[in-house]
Amino acid sequence: MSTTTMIPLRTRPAWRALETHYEELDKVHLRDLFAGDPGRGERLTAEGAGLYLDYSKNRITDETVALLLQLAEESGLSERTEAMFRGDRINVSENRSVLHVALRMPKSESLVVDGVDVVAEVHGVLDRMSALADRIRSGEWTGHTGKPIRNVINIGIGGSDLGPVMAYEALRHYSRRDLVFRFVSNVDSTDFAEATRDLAADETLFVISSKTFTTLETMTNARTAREWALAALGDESAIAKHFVAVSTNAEEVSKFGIDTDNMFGFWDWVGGRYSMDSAIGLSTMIAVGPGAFRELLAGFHELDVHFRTTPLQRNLPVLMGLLAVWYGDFFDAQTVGVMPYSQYLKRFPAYLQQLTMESNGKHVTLDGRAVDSQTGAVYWGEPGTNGQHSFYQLIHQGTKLIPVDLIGFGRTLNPIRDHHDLLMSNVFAQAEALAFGKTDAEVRAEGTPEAIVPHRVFEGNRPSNVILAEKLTPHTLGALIALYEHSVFTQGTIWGIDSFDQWGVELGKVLAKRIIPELESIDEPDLRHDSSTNALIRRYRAMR
Ligand code: G6Q
Repeated sequence: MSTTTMIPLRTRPAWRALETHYEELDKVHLRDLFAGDPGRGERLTAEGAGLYLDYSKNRITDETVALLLQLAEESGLSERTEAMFRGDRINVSENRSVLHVALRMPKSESLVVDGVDVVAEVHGVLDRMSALADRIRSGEWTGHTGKPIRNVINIGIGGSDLGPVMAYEALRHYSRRDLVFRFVSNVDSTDFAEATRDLAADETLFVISSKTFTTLETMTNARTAREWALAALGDESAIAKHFVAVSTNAEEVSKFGIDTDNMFGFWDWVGGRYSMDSAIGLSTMIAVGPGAFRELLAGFHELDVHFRTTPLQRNLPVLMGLLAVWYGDFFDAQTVGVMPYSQYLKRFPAYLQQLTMESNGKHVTLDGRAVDSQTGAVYWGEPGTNGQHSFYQLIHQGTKLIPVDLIGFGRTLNPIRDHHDLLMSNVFAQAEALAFGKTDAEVRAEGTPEAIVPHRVFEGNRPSNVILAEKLTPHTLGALIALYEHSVFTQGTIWGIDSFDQWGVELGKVLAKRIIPELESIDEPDLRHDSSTNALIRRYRAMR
């Protein structure tokens, strides 16, 4: 770790300069910034890996950008980026390398970590996954009764679910429409029941996706799936044909009864929320085919190379990460809205919630001291234009500052009449309305009664990024995901936190394990929680 990252954030020279700069800029309106600078809308843009970023409608000047870039340098961003790509153990609290970038390196490259070429290992697994995907897609892989597989159900949760669901929805256009894909994550039995109620067990393949193969929800659902399959197929030997596993834990996989020949591995240097491009993407690969899956990886890789090699001032994820720091720490913005203008990306905000919030929701720095800044914002969103008819009101006229990312595509995958122009006109109109608003003079000039004028004024000065790509393809999706991954990394580096651990999810799990026997015991349990938890448990037992 570079020593510069250890200098407390608030004492870094660029941070001090940004504090003074913010005081001046807070009073400046985007209308004035644009009026005084005709080249702004073309200058404050950047391009890479097929993505175009217009960040001109942010509350920044060239000086802001220069200071933020200086902050990135003083925070050791370039050094830490190299450390990640080299395989250093930058996840300090778990003493692990962070190498999701190796998952998408081409076969021709090599990256040796602790004496092992991880790229060769990655491609070994990818080849095995491709062989399985091809066998299922061709109908060669048959179930217990000799019928081909028609239904694929991924059982996993968190990082072993959100990526696969998001990618399946995003790439539906490229997927095999004669196969059914479902995703079971919740330990609520409803999830399993609804996913399987209309499926025939002899045509169904379960992909049990769990890095640890010990996660309560996933193992509970996997055992239920086993019983469901056995009830229909009647014979233990059926399991081998209807269950495959994705995991790092071969021992638990074989204890469960899945042949390790049907297990696809990954490594402890892949964090759950960074794993959709590892074997965790097996369901994605079955859906879209090995070729399209490799295009997805190529998109990730192109953005990785962009992140690693492009000067910071033209580096998309660096710019986006710095803007998130700017709003969170200086404007006290609490959230970032991500609005994809694509129905295929309807699960993208949910995916990003985990990526961003599990990564950067931290309260101590890498060396264990309390942070002296804000850390991760709340990320959320819905596809446009739907969100416009629901919560955009608050973004336009509420009292909170909410920076938004608006994502759009040049061409639709479903050209029907003029739908796509209507959709995209809304991307541009929203960014315009947020930035420039509508003054009281403009409202009055429309003949609005005086009493109503204040209600109809749009203050504007609301920041947005517009991200454009030509078309939603596997390649574009990979680049888009890597864009946010590295933006998260940039933010975490500025704050000096560990973006790759997730200790915050532990406590609730431990407490739930203690409560399970209290709910299930026949005798009245001796409850020793606080008075509220005791009363809730008693009430549940009475209702049960
Ligand atoms: C992600 C988290 C978490 C994890 C799930 C599932 O970064 O670690 O969301 O992915 O808890 O874990 P398993 O894959 O081990 O079942």
